[in-house]
Amino acid sequence: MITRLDQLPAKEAISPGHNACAGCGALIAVRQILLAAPRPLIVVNATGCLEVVTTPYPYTAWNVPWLHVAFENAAAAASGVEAALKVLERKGLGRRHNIIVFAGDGGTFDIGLQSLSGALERGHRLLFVCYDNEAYMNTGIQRSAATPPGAWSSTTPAGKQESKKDIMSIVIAHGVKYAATATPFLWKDLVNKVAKAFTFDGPAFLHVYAPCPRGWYTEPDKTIQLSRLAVETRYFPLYEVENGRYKINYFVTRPKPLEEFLSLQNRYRVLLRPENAELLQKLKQEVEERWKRLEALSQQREAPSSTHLVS
Ligand SMILES: Cc1ncc(C[n+]2csc(CCOP(=O)(O)OP(=O)(O)O)c2C)c(N)n1
Repeated sequence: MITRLDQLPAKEAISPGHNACAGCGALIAVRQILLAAPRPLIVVNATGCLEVVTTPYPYTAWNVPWLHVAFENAAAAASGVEAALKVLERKGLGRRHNIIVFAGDGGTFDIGLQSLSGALERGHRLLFVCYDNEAYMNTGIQRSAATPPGAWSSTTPAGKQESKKDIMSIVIAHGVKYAATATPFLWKDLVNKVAKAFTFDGPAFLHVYAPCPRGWYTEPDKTIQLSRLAVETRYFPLYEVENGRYKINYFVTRPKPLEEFLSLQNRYRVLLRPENAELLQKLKQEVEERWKRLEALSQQREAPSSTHLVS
């Protein structure tokens, strides 16, 4: 269990001088993840902000082997890397590596979902990390299936009407042995989840909440405060699912008002107008229902019987 910074096992794998915006939640989380990920390590990166800001040709900010693939097939490419290294090791010609896939919410919830599903179903030993900034940021803040109700995006100027896709439940339904949520505000929780993910001989999934100053119209120095408020309003609960058993890692008994979190983000400007009270109510209801469902699941003693476990 890591409790102090000097216990982090690895060296920096991403160097200063990348082109991320000031206060980019994704880069803060990625740095934390890479400090905790056991070596040897290979990173597979879907198209998106993370890839673009770390690799302006001919430069790279990566200090570990890194593979960029298309938006839709990062998990498939990572599966190939994992399978190839497994064979090489068996033949005495190489060594298995730990593999991390990084993809944004667009590359996970939407266009990368089929290849993620395939990798989970085949049981490849890899950690898939979705850094969720709740829109397609790299191409100009278009809505994704992760964009919450009421949020402004360039394709939902009046506020998105639909709900956020429940990616964790989709992943868990594949029977993965380990899936968890995390956010850079609680770095110890995040790094310990990364270390734990690699103790399973199969696929693991980490859903990381990553505030985006550019896309959310927030101040760069508010990123950690926002990731904290997301947890403390119950908007983004921190939990893990190990062998089908749910556990809440940060129990929020008295949630802060959701408005406290929303009002710091200019993307909710329209939602907070009186005429949109109904949409705000929808978002609040979803937050509460998610929490209640999670509480109920975490109180179950047995793993749900429908869950099969991939080994
Ligand atoms: C098949 C395909 N469609 C569209 C694009 C254009 N594109 C590049 S990055 C991107 C958005 C990525 O969004 P997300 O995965 O959420 O990551 P973020 O940019 O927010 O980091 C899009 C639509 C592409 N590269 N390939």
